[in-house]
Amino acid sequence: GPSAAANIPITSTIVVPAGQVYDGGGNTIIASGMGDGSQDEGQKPIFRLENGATLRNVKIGAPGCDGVHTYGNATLENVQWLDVGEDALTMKAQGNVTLTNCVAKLAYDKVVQVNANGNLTLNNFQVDNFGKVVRTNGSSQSTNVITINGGTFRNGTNIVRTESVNVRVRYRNISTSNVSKLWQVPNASQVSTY
Ligand code: DGU
Ligand code: CA
Ligand code: CA
Ligand code: CA
Repeated sequence: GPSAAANIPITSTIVVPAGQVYDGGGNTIIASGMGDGSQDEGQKPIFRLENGATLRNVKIGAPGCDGVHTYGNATLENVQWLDVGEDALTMKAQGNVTLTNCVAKLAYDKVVQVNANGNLTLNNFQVDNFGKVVRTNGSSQSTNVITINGGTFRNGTNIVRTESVNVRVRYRNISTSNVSKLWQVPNASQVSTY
């Protein structure tokens, strides 16, 4: 039968080339020498997803370092951040990024950091203990459609925080508890159900 899940030690970023799939088989990645999972900037990512890459069935253990970086389109399925580090996922280049059935826990501040234009879709994301689930970069006026389809968000400050007037947020079927202000956006008209 299938092997038991294991811990996989790494000392450098796992690069998933363009169009390729990394299936973690339920194993847990444990980084060393790549950052301590604190709020220090400059930690290394655990995964770098090139354009069109897919990441699935993997747990990212502590230290979470700088999580997953995406460069273009990316698909993540059943990725579990057990203890988010500086942040969990960063959109580093324009593209469409979709997370389905992912879990993120213990994010001191941000979970998904959006540093590029593009669409972010969160299907059934389960997040517990966070500052912001989605944060666009500083005062950047990036253009993003953020779609939140299902999901559970517990114990945090904002689901989306943006300073950009070019962001649209669409959501449905979400469950929240102990979230201070769901949408921290320049204008409430940027947020709608669908
Ligand atoms: O605004 O750019 O938190 O990618 C200041 C910085 C900051 C980034 C971001 C990230 O937003 O470091 O981790
Ligand atoms: Ca940061
Ligand atoms: Ca953490
Ligand atoms: Ca970061």
